[in-house]
Amino acid sequence: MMNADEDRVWKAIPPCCLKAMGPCPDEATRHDTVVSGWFSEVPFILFLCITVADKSFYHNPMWPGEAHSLKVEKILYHGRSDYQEILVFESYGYGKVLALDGIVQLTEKDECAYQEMITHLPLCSIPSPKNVLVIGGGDGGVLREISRHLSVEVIDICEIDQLVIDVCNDFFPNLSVGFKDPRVRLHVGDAVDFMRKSPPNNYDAIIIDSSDPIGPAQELVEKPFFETVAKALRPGGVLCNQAESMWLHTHLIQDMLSTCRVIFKGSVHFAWTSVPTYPSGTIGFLLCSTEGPPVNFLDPVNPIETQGVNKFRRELRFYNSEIHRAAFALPSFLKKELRTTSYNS
Ligand code: JA2
Repeated sequence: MMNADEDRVWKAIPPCCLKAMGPCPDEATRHDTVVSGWFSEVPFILFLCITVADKSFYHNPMWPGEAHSLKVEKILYHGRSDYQEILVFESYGYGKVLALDGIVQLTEKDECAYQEMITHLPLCSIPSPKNVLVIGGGDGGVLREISRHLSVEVIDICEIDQLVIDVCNDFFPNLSVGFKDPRVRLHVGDAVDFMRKSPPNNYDAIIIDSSDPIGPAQELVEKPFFETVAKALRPGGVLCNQAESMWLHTHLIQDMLSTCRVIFKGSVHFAWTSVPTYPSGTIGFLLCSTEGPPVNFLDPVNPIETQGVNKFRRELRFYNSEIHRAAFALPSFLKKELRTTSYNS
């Protein structure tokens, strides 16, 4: 029997989503987010909560009114960790896909754009990075990219969810290969705790490769967290943070920029790239440096082309020095909106 609240929720669910919850005849593609063989980015638990509060939000509150879909060939894994729901499926056009809480985190076809950009934008902007920290990144893709940098001596990674690491190890060997680098030190735990305990002036670069700021990654876009990050960086050290979509999250970007402008006394910039399977097909990055030797993110002083060839590393598929410079060119609408929050460099 349903109580009155549950009854209201069920009545508020549009028919297309009721269909998603119904029995699916094909065992291989059965999942709440898969309707008639298509995965849509609609995290179901969030969807229920939001439906009760406001019936106009039928999809993810991070991108209301839209839901990108991928054709599912076969569901390969479905499980729940203490933190999130984990789904891996084979898609029609993008290879294997990892979704957490119903949101696409990576696909085999376009992961190169995200992993290469979030890593090489910061690491190519400073000379000889040695100590690097990754927050999140349990898939291993950012580690794989950092390992191209021969100057690097230590790669710490703090990932909260051991199951993400294990599932990626089983299904995405081309990403989790990053964990095999002997310079990697894995810390499974909460990044907020990890940063609080981190010694000051320790890292040349910190890369925050997190999921969206709803759920386990919420605190990672808040001021106290950025303060601990700035403290853990050496003077003139750099942060690169996943910063969502300029088309969908201008306010979040404005907030992150103004927070970081207060905390990071060097430079603060927004850059972006194309990742077709993320909402709106683009993803942003926030690049910040601490006070100290000045960092000009717009012009790579440590170009990837000088990193030395290693036949055991796969070729770069996306990043190069031209695309590095281009990533900081902003559309006029964004320049204008960011200018109103004193972002002007
Ligand atoms: N997703 C991850 C991750 C590291 C570990 C597990 C999942 C991302 N980094 C980036 C996700 C971007 C999402 C855009 N909507």
